[in-house]
Amino acid sequence: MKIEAVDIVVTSPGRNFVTLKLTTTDGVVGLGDATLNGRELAVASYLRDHVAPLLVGREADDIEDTWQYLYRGPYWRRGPVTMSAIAAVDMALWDIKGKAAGMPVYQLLGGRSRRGALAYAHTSGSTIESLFTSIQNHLDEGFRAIRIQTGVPGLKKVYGVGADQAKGQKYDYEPAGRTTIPVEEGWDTGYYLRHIPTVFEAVRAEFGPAMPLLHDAHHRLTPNQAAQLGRSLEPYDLFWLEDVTPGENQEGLRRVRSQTTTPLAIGEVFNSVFDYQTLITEQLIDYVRSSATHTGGITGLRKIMDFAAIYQIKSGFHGPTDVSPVGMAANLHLDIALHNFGIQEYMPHNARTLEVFRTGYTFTDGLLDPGETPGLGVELDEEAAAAHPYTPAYLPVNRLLDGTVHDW
Ligand code: CS2
Ligand code: MG
Repeated sequence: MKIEAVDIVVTSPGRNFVTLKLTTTDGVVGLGDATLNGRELAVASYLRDHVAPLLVGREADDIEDTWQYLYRGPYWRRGPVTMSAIAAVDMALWDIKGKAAGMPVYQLLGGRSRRGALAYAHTSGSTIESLFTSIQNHLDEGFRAIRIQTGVPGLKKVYGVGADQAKGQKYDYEPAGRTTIPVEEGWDTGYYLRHIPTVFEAVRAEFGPAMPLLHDAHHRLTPNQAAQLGRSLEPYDLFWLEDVTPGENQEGLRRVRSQTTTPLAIGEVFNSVFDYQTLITEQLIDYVRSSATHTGGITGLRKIMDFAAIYQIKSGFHGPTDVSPVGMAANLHLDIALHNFGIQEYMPHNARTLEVFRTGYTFTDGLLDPGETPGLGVELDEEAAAAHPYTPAYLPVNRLLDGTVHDW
């Protein structure tokens, strides 16, 4: 079964997505997610101009060989653009292999290791009261694990805090502004470090000691500040504290780890196992945050997770709305098959997105499941996709209150 056609579909039903579509000589179609928030066209070009010509005529069944060919062949390797492009090809080939075999991809990865994948919801509020409403909304929807993000007194905008939700209203937050120049946000770490412990004290008092609570520090702290935050949150028994410090300085996590027992999750901006090597071998983290979309697909992320399993580190795959439904499905097939599964981030896509991508995965009683459809289980409506042309959109740039550029 040879690859006969390669199509790149860029669509924007509320936000930008890049999808790779491979068609074989037998007419089997495979889809892959190539979405990189704010750099979508770079990945689309990498696929169109540098990968597509190499794929036509290749054996669709040879997934590992194609992965290695695209990883080692270009000489220049790794990085988010390259690994997102490889991810899309990889996912599409697993989709094709599953369809040809008449099996959901998780069956090709070793079958089920669990009934379903525990999901966590995004909740937020500009105040404690509005946060409580957001939390209750998601408990009412069946979520059993909750990520908490709140406004910080003195700061106008904070990561993860969208408009306050009324009762029954869904969380909605798209940080990439549809502008040709990124918007800028202001930040003060002191305001933040003083405020966050009070939030978790209030949440634990209202919702009890047992509910799994997560929080995303979004790369903004020094290792020592991260250690301070981790220690100040220990009384509130978090499931994890995410991206406490920019993880490219992997050794920085030694300081954090030596000072606090709060579990740590890092890696949504990573794209290869080498980004994790010290973090994993020294057990400096508890969860791997990558998504299949940014780490070379199912093949790339599986390599990372099998390495992490040796060190008792679990998965916590990235699942915001800038991972497309195809990328979410790829995560879910790994979630079901892997032994060292931890939790799955789940920010449901909006109705417009789901008109373009028809998904087969389900969310029931707090658990996600990829479903039994052969392949990844997602179909792309190209006519609907064409109705939503690409619009430039960029993630914010963060600055300290004195104007110094900071991590967003
Ligand atoms: C966030 C992401 O979901 C998360 O944990 O860190 O939503 C991140 O802000 C976006 O993926 C950026 O595009
Ligand atoms: Mg995050």
